[in-house]
Amino acid sequence: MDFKGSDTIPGPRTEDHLPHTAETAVKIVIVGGFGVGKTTMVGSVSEIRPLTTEETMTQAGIGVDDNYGSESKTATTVAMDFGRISISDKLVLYLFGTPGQERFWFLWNGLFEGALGAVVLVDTRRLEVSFDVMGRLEERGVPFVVAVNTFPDAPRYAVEELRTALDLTPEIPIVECDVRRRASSRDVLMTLVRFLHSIALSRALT
Ligand SMILES: Nc1nc2c(ncn2[C@@H]2O[C@H](COP(=O)(O)OP(=O)(O)OP(=O)(O)O)[C@@H](O)[C@H]2O)c(=O)[nH]1
Ligand SMILES: [Mg+2]
Repeated sequence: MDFKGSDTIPGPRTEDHLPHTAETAVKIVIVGGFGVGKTTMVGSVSEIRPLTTEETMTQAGIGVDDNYGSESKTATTVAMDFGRISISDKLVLYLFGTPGQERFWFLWNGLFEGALGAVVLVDTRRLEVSFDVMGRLEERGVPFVVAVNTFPDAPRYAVEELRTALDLTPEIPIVECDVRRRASSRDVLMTLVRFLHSIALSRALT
């Protein structure tokens, strides 16, 4: 297994240290179907060198792995991605990306443990694969936002069309993003943080 990011152990890097002002660390999971861009998102936004457990996709995956829309993809996550981002001086998010392929989903239960929220990444060419993911989050009571990773040849839908197609209640935020861009991935996480904050506030008021 290729543990990218941990193959050599370099000396300490300043950005690897948690800011001394950090008060709250929150676990966030990045979920979604195969090849939707989870590893790319964790990698683009992480301020530490992300840990990824990607394996090269080989002939063995043919007929087993659904490669639709990601023909240029050569690696797939087999266990998890891990990264970290400071949202403010005080708030730090630990990001856990899940594997997209069903045969690795037995790992999910552990990955969801203690997660405060989730980002569901969606590819509009394969909306149906998101249902199972969202169902699992609902079962576990993990609040989530939906982020549409806009691949160039993917159909574009209005937010309300997507809400209907994905059967989402009105309060769940739906945003578009390009996970290759750090600012865009960060915006998605800010949307999630605001959503979690609004949930916490409304719980405090009831
Ligand atoms: N054109 C385009 N390509 C993208 C975009 N996001 C990701 N990609 C590419 O799509 C492929 C899928 O990205 P990954 O990050 O490996 O997807 P993943 O969800 O982690 O995949 P699994 O771990 O196998 O489920 C990669 O080759 C990315 O470079 C995007 O917004 N636009
Ligand atoms: Mg991945």
